[in-house]
Amino acid sequence: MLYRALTIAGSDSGGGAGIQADLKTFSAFGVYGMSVITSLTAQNTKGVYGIYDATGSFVYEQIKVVVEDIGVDAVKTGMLSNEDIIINVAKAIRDFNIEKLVIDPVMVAKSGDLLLKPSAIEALIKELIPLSLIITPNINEAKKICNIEIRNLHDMKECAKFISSLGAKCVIVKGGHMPLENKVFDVVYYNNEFIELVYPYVDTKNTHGTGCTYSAAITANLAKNRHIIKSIRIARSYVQFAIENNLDLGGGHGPLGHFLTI
Ligand code: PXL
Repeated sequence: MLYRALTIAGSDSGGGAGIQADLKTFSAFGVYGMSVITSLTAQNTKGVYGIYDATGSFVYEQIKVVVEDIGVDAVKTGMLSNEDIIINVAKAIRDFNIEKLVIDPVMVAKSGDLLLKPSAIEALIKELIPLSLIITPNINEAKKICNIEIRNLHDMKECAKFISSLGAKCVIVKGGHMPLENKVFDVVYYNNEFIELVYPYVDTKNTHGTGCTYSAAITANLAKNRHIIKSIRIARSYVQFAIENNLDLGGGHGPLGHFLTI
């Protein structure tokens, strides 16, 4: 059986994050990958040097033509950059009845550069989150969506509950930016229950594209019709592998290693 996944995200010319990480991840799971590009970034492991956005209507057109011809089994969003793009992506998700939608609410790159205009956070909350099956904020993104401080697991859980009240069916607040006793805790909230995924913290600077890879791996597994929690568990363990398998490239935050090499 051939499964199809679509990423709607930005291009990272350095190949570590965004569309490039997503397509590598889809391939690692044997899923056919398609890409709708929202924005071009001039980027390497050290930073984002330029951003060139597509128009919202051109993003819509890219989605329309692939969905109508090839079809999609699951979709993820990454860098959406601005309100016009968010509104058009939300319209396409509704128009084409896409149910398996994973939102990675990308706001800031590892280098600190902004990938979503702060004024667009409202549109993300109102337009897109209610359409999502899963949303995967890191601690900083969760803070911005919830407007609260996050200092511990309890705060992560409160925030996950709040985001679920905005309409996401499943929320994963990722703890990679806040290791506790050398462990990373991801809090999953689904069907009024919490699950904690706990992994050893890997002390490396080569983590560029981790969030993209995680959400793409979930999307690939949903495309294969795996159960939502099973998809999340497989994806989390794949991310651990890819971080440990990192490629020490460039002078900044290097990329993950998406593939087994011989
Ligand atoms: O990791 C978030 C992200 C998403 N999309 C693009 C990026 C980055 C981080 O740098 O460049 C295009």
